[in-house]
Amino acid sequence: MITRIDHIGIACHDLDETVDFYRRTWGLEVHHTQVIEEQGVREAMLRVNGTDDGNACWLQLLEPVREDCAVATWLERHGEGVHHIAFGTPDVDAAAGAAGEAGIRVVFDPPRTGSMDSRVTFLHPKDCHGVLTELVTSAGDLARRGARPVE
Ligand code: CMX
Ligand code: CO
Repeated sequence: MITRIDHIGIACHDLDETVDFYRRTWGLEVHHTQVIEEQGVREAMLRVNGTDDGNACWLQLLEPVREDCAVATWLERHGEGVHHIAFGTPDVDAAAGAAGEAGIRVVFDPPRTGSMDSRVTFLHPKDCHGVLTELVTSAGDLARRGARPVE
């Protein structure tokens, strides 16, 4: 079950410059920054609004920190822009399982730790009409369920 758009992932060459653009243009502030080593990215999470399911909707700005990662490859091919969308779900394992049963390739099985201690996986863009689709269970939802990001 999907209960919100959790975030839009935007690939950029220069994170600080891009953060500055969103601050100047829309007044959005950085809530959280982090290097996600496993994904090879430095991220900034800009909170847009709260959502009906008790979570929030974010912009996730992504700058690659090494050449051999998905965002670096994508930037090289396409340039800056929207890299993925992320749907929030209270149970990423169940949502990914259902997608897998429907014949959609699930990239991380089992899910991994994502931004802000969430639990995430991705669905292959070629099976989602060209959209790289992330599934996210937030740290708050994991805590409410008594689950951990990665068991
Ligand atoms: N959106 C849409 N299509 C995409 C895409 C994207 N973000 N990334 C790749 N593709 C398409 C390519 O255009 C290519 O299509 P063509 O064959 O028609 O040219 C095809 O998918 C294969 O592209 P590739 O560059 O060879 O990419 P890979 O197969 O090596 O990787 C994927 C694709 C989905 C497995 C990889 O991007 C991945 O593992 N993604 C999940 C991890 C990730 O994206 N991490 C960064 C975000 C971290 C976060 O959000 O926290
Ligand atoms: Co993301």
